Amino acid sequence: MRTIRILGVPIDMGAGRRGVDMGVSAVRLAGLTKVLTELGHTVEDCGNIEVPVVETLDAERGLHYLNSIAQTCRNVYNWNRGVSKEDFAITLGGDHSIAMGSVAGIAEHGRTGVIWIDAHTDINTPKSSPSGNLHGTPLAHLLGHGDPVLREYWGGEAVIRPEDVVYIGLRSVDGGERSLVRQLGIDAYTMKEIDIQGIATVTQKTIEKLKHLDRVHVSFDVDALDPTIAPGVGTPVKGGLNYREAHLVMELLHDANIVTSLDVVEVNPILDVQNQTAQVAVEMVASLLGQSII
Ligand SMILES: [Mn+2]
Repeated sequence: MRTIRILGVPIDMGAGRRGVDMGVSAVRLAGLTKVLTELGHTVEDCGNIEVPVVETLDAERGLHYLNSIAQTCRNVYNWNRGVSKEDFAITLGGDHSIAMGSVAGIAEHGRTGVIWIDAHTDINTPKSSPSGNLHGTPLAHLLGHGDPVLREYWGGEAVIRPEDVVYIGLRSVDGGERSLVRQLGIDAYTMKEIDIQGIATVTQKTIEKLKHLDRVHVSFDVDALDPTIAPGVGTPVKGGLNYREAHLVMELLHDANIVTSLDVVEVNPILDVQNQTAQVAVEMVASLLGQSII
């Protein structure tokens, strides 16, 4: 049993559609703390960090809120860095830009592997991004690319290595991203690979690749799930992980006992149906942290 610390980051400036800031509340209302406490963990909800209100940021609109996102990620970084190495940090989004803060903070504790469970590669730079939305850029920045402003709070160098990153669930990749993923040689389990190999094999290969590292962080974008089970996301892409595939990833990661921290991002209550997306997100977190069928 572990001590789990939860931080909410109600931010949607990095996304193209509004509303994922409310995902923080939706996941709490779906019973995150209760479920984890019932599994025997000690849970401390540390509340939310303050995020600027978009409507007050007219001057930053053309810059895709770069400075406010950098400031928010700096706070997320400091919080994650401050969580004791023995404890399990959960950063709740909010849009996926917050992973720049969470992963960089965790990486201060040692060499960190990242399992990026997502429909998208999120490895655009602000220049390569077709939309300019910064939630599509966190991995580029964590790997030392992109805009220095988004990296300056941790010193600017890459905080993770390409060989320590594994993607699971990909099915929407921009041209610039495809080039960078190939150039860096990142392991990418697309939905095609998952269909061919099976999710159990893919997860076991991921575990084998990362288990020697000091830390393993799961960055779970709920849009990795198929929209039929998770309709409340800003950028749904059909053909995603089904309910059992997603559970099995989390169950096998739990059994391997390698995961040390987590993001849960991109739940959009405005687009959801009776909070089912937040509920399925909580179920996945429960599986990662020890919920088992028997
Ligand atoms: Mn994402």
